[in-house]
Amino acid sequence: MAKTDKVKKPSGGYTAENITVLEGLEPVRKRPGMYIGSTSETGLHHLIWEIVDNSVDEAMAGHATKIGVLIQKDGGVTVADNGRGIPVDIHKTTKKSALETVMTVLHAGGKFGGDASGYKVSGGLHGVGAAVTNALSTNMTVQVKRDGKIYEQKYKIGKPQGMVKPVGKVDKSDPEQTGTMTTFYPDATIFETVEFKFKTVLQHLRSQAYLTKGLHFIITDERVGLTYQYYFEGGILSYIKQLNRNKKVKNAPIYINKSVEDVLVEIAIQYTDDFDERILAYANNEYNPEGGMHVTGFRTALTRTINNYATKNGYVKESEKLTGEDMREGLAAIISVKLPNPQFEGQTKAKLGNPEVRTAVEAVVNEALEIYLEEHPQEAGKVIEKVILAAKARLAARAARDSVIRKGVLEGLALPGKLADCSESDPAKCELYIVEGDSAGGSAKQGRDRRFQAILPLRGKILNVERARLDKMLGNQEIKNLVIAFGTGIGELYDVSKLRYHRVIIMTDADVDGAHIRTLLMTLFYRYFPDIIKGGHLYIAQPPLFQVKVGKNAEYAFSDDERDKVLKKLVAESKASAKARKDKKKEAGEPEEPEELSTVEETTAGAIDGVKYTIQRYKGLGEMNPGQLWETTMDPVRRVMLQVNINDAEKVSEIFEVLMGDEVAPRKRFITTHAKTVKNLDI
Ligand code: 0RA
Repeated sequence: MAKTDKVKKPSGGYTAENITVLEGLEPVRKRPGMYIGSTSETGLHHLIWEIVDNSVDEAMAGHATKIGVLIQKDGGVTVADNGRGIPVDIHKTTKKSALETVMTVLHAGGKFGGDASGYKVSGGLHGVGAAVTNALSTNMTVQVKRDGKIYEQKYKIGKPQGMVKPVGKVDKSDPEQTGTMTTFYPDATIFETVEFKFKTVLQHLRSQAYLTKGLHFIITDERVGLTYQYYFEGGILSYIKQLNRNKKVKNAPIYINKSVEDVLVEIAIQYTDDFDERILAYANNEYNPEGGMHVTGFRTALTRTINNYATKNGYVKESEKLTGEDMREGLAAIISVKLPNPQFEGQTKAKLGNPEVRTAVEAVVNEALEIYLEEHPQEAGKVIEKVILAAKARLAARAARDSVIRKGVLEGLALPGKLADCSESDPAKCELYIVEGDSAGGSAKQGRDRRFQAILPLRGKILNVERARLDKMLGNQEIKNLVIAFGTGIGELYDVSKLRYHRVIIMTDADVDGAHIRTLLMTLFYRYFPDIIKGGHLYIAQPPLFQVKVGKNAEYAFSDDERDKVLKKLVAESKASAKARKDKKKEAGEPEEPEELSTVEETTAGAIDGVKYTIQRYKGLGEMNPGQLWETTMDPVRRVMLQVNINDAEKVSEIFEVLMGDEVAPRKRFITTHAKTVKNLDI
């Protein structure tokens, strides 16, 4: 009988340890969300992260150099490392091996020190542990190579199916004489899906590789026959170089690595000539999208140290201190801290709350950055100049904006002349179509339902907002028109609750220019009106690409594929009805009608089985008459629209950078190779 089953002792009572084990894993199956966040695809992948974390801990302890992850064809996942191997001998008092303890007892997040097994099982810094993966797997097998032997234990939904036992010898020729290998099969009764995504695994493990320098990851997806390897000698130094690869950088990255008591602080800093700030913060290799104490400590120290240096070296006067805002312009930083008991706060538990981390990071950055600036006066000068430029621009922008605001340009008093507004005033019912070009704008104005649809035509290309400051942007008439139409204001006065239309719809041509304008507009929304996207207010219209006509019947198609299908369907219908007509006419003794080819321009004409057809390709919105535009693209009952959502801020800003950044070469490459996909960019 399995060791952890409820075995009655001769005396009649349960053994204390057995009860803890059983009670230990039951709650995981009852409320999996409490342990892995959810039972969605994200939760499913946590099963891998929990196992990998243990191997990463072994690597951080200096005992493992390689971690292999294999996604199997049969739905299982194997994680192997070349660490010391989890101890397998039976402990005198607990009567259990460390292996069984690791696999069947929940480990409190990041606990240092020994546990019941007497081993320092989780010397590491990670979360709840392998037992969670075990509890949520139908089957799991762990093999340990130690002392020349291979040991094994198997489990079903977390319950050991026997003791740890030797199953063979380690081959003398095996380059890895020790290590741990775990294979598990996720329980399909727990998860919404049990299909692992290779891309998700790669992305996660790539950042783990950056955060643990010198560690090799070898990741294979047997289902597609692909293997990736990640290994970054420079750790987060490599990471920041990668992050800034398409940027003009101001300095060689500054690297800080030091611990204060239990808290290990590792930071890489590099300025670029960008306008925005990018700080990626991690605690125990876990990404903290909402930042936390480490970020706060970092910012305080950065502002203080740069200010001190700038004043001391005569860059600025005591009275004109630089602000934190100035420091952040163009700043890219990766902050990685490692600590015994991480506490997470905030709605998504994505914010690090430990106050001691703030003190530690602040102290480390104060000291290391001061030394760096003193020792690298040239680089320091470049960074300071950048910060001073930001300060000047801030003052100039404020003055310009104040004057714009004073003039009441954005007060919504005067709606732009080009805006054809709707008559309805309840924002929840109103739609704003932003239309490329005056001619399409004209069609849209005529074709719309003026009760609730407003039209704003944009002339030519709008400004590239990625590269322009707020003051310059507001000098651009097209953007000013947009902002006034929205009614939300911008910058400090921005208030999304004042949005005048709850559906804002971008309607551009289905060509590369249209894609470019759409991307520019989306950048504008992303940078200055993110709440419009987050509130689900931003849409992209989907005008048809073709009209297929057979006889008097016409239908629209939105892709090449659909065009071919529609054509087939219409031809078949025409044949059927022609036959019916013929039969009827024969009865009546009437002569057959000849069919006529339609004479629309920009068309391809042809015949299939004697049935004539025409296909009109719409090169731009302007080619559709108002009625067509209404029935295909604007009529709420018939139209198809893409709702834009902010999915993955890092990925998006990367795409925007490639598209909008200063470096010409990568942008060109992206547009020529991805012109089609850019069209469906999901931000
Ligand atoms: C505690 C002690 C020892 C090894 C490990 C933990 C260990 C745990 C995991 C989890 C995944 N891979 C791992 N590799 C090692 C070894 C103590 C010793 O040999 O003296």
